[in-house]
Amino acid sequence: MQGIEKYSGALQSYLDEVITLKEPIRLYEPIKYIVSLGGKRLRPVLTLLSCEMFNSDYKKALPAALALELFHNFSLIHDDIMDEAPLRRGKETVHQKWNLNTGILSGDAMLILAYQFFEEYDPIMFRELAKLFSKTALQVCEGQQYDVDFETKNDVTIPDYIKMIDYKTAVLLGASMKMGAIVANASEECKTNSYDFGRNLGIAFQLQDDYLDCFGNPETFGKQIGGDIIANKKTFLYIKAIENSSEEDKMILEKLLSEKPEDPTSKIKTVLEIYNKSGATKETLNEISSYTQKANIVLSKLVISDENRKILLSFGEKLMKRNV
Ligand code: GRG
Repeated sequence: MQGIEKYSGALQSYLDEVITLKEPIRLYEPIKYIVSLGGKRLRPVLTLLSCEMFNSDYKKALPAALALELFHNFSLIHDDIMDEAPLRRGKETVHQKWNLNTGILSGDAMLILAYQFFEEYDPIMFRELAKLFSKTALQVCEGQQYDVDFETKNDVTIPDYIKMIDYKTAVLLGASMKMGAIVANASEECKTNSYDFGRNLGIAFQLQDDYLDCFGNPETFGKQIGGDIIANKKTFLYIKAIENSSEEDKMILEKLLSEKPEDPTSKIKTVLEIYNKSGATKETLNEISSYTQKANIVLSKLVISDENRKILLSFGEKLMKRNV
């Protein structure tokens, strides 16, 4: 087995072949635009990798892999609308480049297109994939709603937060792994373990995303640094900082995360100082390691070759060292 580059290459060729510009242009152009901005292609690569790991031709998993990438990109367009975000992958967001209605409608079309790709499989496999996809998509919706609710809730706990990121982000990574196993006709045990591997990695990945949102390199991260603070998001960093801080810092933090100043520069600076001072930054990094470890424990249970296990292990490690 070669490195993971062959999967992103194969996905790109498939994507170029099937996602084409057609009338009405204003519906399909934004779809082409967002998928052409690239991104890490994490979910489809996991699907193709998982399919090959369970001894099947990874090309069979291309429609499922693309369905997941389209779904992910659809959710990014709608998430950016909800967050009023100006940037995605270092470029203008769809609603910013076109307008709100274009973002809504092109996003909706992407969700339908995603479902259509499952029609490439026989009825039994179609049912299993579509069932997993619908369950996962609904959980993503629920995770997004919890995230929105947390903005105005003052008693969000760490378990509440982990549940939110599990639904909003991790279940899709779990489903990406499991879809590869389904297409490969792997055993039920392999399907479950591959799902759990992706899900634990997904929690670590979202915690890392929150960390990078605060401390990432603006040149490589591709999103506005401090975006979560501007949006008053109760992230792991925030909840830990509230738990650990003096009464005075706690009050400052609570006040800052209830305001939306026109210029957020000083708000971001003060919040980051409290995150560091309270030890919340360090605890977030520890939690990222802990979920990566959990993923690796599940990985050790997967019935795959040692060579494939190493590929998945290094995939997880690279993901946790990322700066994008
Ligand atoms: C599910 C019907 C339905 C609606 C969607 C808007 C919404 C409801 C959910 C938002 C889900 C969301 C955007 C979660 C964030 C997940 C996340 C970590 C995104 C960043 O992923 P990367 O880093 O992005 O893999 P790239 O750009 O590399 O693809």
